[in-house]
Amino acid sequence: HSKMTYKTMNFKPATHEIKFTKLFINGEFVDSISGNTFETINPATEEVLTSVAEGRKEDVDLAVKAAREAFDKGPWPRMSGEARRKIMLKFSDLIDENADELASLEVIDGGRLFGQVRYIEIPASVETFRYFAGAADKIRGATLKMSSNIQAYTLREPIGVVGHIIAWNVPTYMFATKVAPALAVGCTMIVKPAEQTPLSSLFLAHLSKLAGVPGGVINVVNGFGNTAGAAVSSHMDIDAVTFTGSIEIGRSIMQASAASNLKPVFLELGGKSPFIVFDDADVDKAVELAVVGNLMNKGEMCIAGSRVFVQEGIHDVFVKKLELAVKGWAKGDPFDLATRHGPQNNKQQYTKVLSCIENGRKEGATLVTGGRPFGNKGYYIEPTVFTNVTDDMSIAKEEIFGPVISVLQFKTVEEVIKRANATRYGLASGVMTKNIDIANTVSRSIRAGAVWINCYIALDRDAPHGGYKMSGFGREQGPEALEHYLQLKIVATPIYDSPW
Ligand code: TXE
Repeated sequence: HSKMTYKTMNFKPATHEIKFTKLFINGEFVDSISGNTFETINPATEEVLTSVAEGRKEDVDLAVKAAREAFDKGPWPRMSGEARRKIMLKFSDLIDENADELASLEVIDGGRLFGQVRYIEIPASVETFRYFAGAADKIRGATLKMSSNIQAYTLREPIGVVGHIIAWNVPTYMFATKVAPALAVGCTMIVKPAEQTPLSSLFLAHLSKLAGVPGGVINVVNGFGNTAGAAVSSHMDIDAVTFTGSIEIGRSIMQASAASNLKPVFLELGGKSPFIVFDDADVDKAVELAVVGNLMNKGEMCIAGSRVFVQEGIHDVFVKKLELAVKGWAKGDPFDLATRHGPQNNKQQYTKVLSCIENGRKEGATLVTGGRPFGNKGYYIEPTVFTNVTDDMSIAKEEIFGPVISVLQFKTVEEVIKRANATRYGLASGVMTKNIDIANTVSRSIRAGAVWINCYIALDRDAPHGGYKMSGFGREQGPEALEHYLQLKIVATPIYDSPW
């Protein structure tokens, strides 16, 4: 459905007005205590878009105070599930109604494609809010008949004040997957957007206020990781932290929790997912999915199928078709719906991807296409394909997070399972085959949070998403996501005269 809309709509926003650049604390947009600001850059032009307020520890303290007050005394955790649902549905509608403006912000702040954000990511985010709005009045426990004439019941209570530290690759969707379930159960929260992409979170905070989310329930503190982010993860009065980002920072967030109040931490740390193409697969479909699974969002996707394992019988024809498809991946104006490729999100990322490509070359992989920056301005890198990639090469081991496809050849099912699992990551995987037995064997054998058979990136609001191994732990989306934001209490009482 979204694909149809994507092709038939032709919207071109006239202006990209940036309305919100401060911190959002206790329902108001405020300057940072220090008065400091930092610049956010348009990665397509390398021009400064605007300056936003820079929050630090003292601003996080203020936001936590507001969130604590809203949790301990405010209406949000105390109101009925229906009342929370109603406000969340209003919030969902407002995101939907303001999708053009929100998508425009993502384009200029994150180097995103308008069509992708407007017609895929925002509808998915709206549906995520609606899904969890529907959960708000369905939180309940169990009744237990304990031995020795004691009956008991469990209570599910909101965990309290939550800190969400988010990344820059899909900021609106990340805001939705983290904020919606926490809101549904009655938590209050501090969102720390990535310093590269603060604008969408601020706009969403504004919409939450219009929807009637009370002050202090959602706070947004822009700022850098080692100041604002670290203040969230080490805060003594934040009850849980969720994080999406790198393994290195995920580790430091756990350490901060361990060194402070032992708050539970939920981490989504990216991947190096295998996309496995067997000889009997529909080769055109496999090529299409390998391209989308690696080049969509300029490859800045935690679930990128960045190790493309192709069985020997189909390998050469696959590579030929892949080369053609990648060469046809359209570059151009990010607001043009025909465009498929945009700039990398930020300079650090641009430099990292180019150095990964350089390493691939040095280590002896064959560069089939791409491999260079392009354009006079902006962080643009050509969509790139390497073949003859071996398991020991850095491009087969490290998450590149850019438009780079690595093709590895294999012979047998057993071999590819072993090689696919030889990674510290375990986020997603894809299997292309018409053979149900192979599909079943591979699905059970892959150590990853998702296996997509004859499809890829099958994300959904009802499908729990998360990692095995060093891709992290915890699940976003689905009823499982609610668990992170709920406490479990057992209440027991004796029964003296029960007939049963
Ligand atoms: O991530 P960071 P970076 C991977 C991807 C990418 C690499 C580096 O491979 O190339 O990570 O990206 C906040 N305490 N992913 O450096 O630093 C930071 O402000 C608390 C995968 O941009 O992990 C931002 O909000 N917070 C990925 C967030 O952490 C801290 C998405 C992510 O930044 C902090 C992004 C600290 N000490 C990158 N330091 C995915 N899983 O999808 C930084 N932050």
